[in-house]
Amino acid sequence: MNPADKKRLLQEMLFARRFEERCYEAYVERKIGGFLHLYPGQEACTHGVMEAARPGYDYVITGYRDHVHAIKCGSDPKEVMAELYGKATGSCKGRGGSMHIFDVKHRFMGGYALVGGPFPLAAGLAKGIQLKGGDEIAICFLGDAANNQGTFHESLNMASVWGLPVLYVTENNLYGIGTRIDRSTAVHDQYKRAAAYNIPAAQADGQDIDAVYAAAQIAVDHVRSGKGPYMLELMTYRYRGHSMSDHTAKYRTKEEEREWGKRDPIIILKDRLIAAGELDEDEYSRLDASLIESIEKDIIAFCESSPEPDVAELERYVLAENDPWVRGGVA
Ligand SMILES: Cc1ncc(C[n+]2csc(CCOP(=O)(O)OP(=O)(O)O)c2C)c(N)n1
Ligand SMILES: [Mg+2]
Repeated sequence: MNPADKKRLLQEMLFARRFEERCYEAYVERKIGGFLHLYPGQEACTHGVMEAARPGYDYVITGYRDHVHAIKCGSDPKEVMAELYGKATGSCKGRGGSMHIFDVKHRFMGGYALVGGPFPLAAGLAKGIQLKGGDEIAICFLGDAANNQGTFHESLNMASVWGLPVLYVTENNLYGIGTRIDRSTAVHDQYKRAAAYNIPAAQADGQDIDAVYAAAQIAVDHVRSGKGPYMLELMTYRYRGHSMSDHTAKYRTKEEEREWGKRDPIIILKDRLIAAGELDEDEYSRLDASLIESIEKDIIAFCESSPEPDVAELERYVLAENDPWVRGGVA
């Protein structure tokens, strides 16, 4: 990665952080309802992996902590935020909400609430690629606790047997809601579980974008070159509670939070760029201020002025057969 790419990544990750913090505020203001799972702390995982892949070309699928993944694939942040607002201009026209962002145009295949649900869907996407003969890959981002679902084992087994072009990325933030990994999971290093299915795997520091990018390059090259699936485990930490209903995160010690706070992926990259003479504190502060302002002016203003979904169209887009377009243009 050259310095210009690193600066762009810093900007993207800082934008992701400010975007998520603004979601938090909008939720507190009751502009956003339902479930909301935020991503601060884990930004280098998505950005490092997708930097090694091809956003908008490779198929990406994930769980409910999905806004930043969609944006990195190319989704318009205005449409992502509008979806959280439940507005007609949202990615799913206000039908999905935070956990169900979907943007087929950018090959972002969702956004799923069911823990472990995307594992087999990713294998299916990869099977489709294999049948069509393209060089796209499918990338499935999920949490550490999701790996305890049966779907993890079923999907990795079939992906291995069929040699599917799928990369399974575990964002290991050490917790599944309030349960620490050592209380729920026999094998703490998740990448070791891939050996049971004869899938090569690696573990990397998910707070360091350079480390994620280096590991992801090997992983993506492996999958794209037709060698079959790969699993990448990224060690990371979420800086907020599991969701908006988890304010206090009492299951973690303040000391642990402080230690991981010192390894903020954005600050690590910022400091590295400053040390290399590519950035200074003033430029960083200006960038930060401009991102906060643009979120307010471009994104929040768009959401506020967007219409609510039309009640008369309540059932439209929910099931494919209800959509006249799917029925062949019959209104
Ligand atoms: C099938 C299913 N079981 C249980 C839940 C409740 N649930 C929501 S999130 C979660 C923990 C998942 O943790 P992890 O996979 O580590 O992801 P993280 O939230 O840490 O990103 C659970 C058990 C669910 N959504 N779906
Ligand atoms: Mg987790």
